[in-house]
Amino acid sequence: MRRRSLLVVPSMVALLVSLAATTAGARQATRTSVGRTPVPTNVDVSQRPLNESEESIAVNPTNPNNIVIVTNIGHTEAGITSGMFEAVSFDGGQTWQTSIIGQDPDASTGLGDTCCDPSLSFDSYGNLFFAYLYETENLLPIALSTDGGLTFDVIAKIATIPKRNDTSKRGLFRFVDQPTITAGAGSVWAVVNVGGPIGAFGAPVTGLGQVGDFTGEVVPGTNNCTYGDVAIGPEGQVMSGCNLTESGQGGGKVFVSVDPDGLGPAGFGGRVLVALTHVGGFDFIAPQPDRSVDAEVGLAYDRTGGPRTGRAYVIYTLEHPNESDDTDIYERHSDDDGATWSTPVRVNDDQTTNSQFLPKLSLDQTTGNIAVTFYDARNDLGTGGPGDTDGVPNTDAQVWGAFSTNGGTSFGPNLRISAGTSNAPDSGNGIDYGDYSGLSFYGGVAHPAWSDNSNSTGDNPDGALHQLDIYTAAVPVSAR
Ligand SMILES: [Ca+2]
Ligand SMILES: [Ca+2]
Ligand SMILES: [Ca+2]
Ligand SMILES: [Ca+2]
Repeated sequence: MRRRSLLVVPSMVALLVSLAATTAGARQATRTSVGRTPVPTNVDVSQRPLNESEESIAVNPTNPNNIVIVTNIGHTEAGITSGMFEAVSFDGGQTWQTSIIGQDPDASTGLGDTCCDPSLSFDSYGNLFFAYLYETENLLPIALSTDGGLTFDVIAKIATIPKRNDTSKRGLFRFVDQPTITAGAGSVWAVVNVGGPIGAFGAPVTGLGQVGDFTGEVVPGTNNCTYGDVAIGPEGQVMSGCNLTESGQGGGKVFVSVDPDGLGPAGFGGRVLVALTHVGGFDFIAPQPDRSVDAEVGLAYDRTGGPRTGRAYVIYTLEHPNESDDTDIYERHSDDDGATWSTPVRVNDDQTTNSQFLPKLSLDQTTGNIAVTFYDARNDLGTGGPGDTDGVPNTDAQVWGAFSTNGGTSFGPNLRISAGTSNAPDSGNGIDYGDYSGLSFYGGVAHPAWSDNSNSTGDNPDGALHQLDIYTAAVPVSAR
């Protein structure tokens, strides 16, 4: 959320809502039929007045019924100065224990004065890593939960990074933005923009609660390259990706860099250009008109041990032509640790010139299949009907997704995931749906998390086309 100076629409009423351990009942969404594939049951996770947006979700591989979501809440409109919303499920996402975490002072969680930008990742030991930003301190906190997200301990507060030209000296973060954390292959890595370049920080992991010290590197060639992602390969190699955003609306280049031995002595190598996107750092499109979007590069590595082990995947948003608002989602893959990439594969299969945006990629480490989800304005032709709330084309969004079961060579038919249609400006959120959405794909089921003000489930306390709630669904790969 810190992506740039934030315009927050003040609320008429400063409202504090106690949400301690309430259980959000699973409401049954209307099962609407789109083509042959029914829309999956949607669940309103937050059911909270005011806006929740910019969410992260993770599924626990040691208990796939354990799912955790953390999202931003609107501080100004809520009359509070810090905190985020957390939801924990132990029944596969049907019911959720919800709370506000990280309110300062907050002795109950110890997370500090949390601002925003949550990123979650479970590893195969059941460790849940949580990276986020503080309201006031210019550093990167990393928290760990060993009980499925019920409680956290802050295990690192990273504020400095070795200087590239003299690694005996350390530089302070100048400005920290949009961390992403991932875990696997006996390690955990976080990337974050530290005020110019991307910093990458890794630590060894040997078991539940067994995490070593973090060490850091500057990723070379990443000045002004941000809103990144990070993936860990089967040998512990680490791929960092980012969007070079020299301008707001034009430009846009996706780069990746690889550290071939991860926590070993080698550093990140030179950057590789993956794609020109025409999507700048603040590219305004009709369905996300207040916040704008970036290309939202996403990365994944196959660590399954199967035939495509070591394959890396990248997704990004392409606007074509530039400033047309016709954005599409593309995927490429690499079998040489990012040195070369396949030809691009378009993920969205609509025939419109409308916007698809804020894509998220997740690889199911039990199969090697990949899922991609995104906001999608394809059904908003400005002619009314269920995809159009305002008679204006390309202003309203649903959530759609697709699976690839052949290593990213092609994607199956796109699936509509959100039962309803949302309109970002109607939320008054200032950052529209946020800067990203959530997705975790494990055991054959994709679990997206998104910001939604359709009230398709009937239990958003703000009603339809007002403030956003966080929605989720369970989408089996068999639905494709
Ligand atoms: Ca553009
Ligand atoms: Ca499009
Ligand atoms: Ca519309
Ligand atoms: Ca809400």
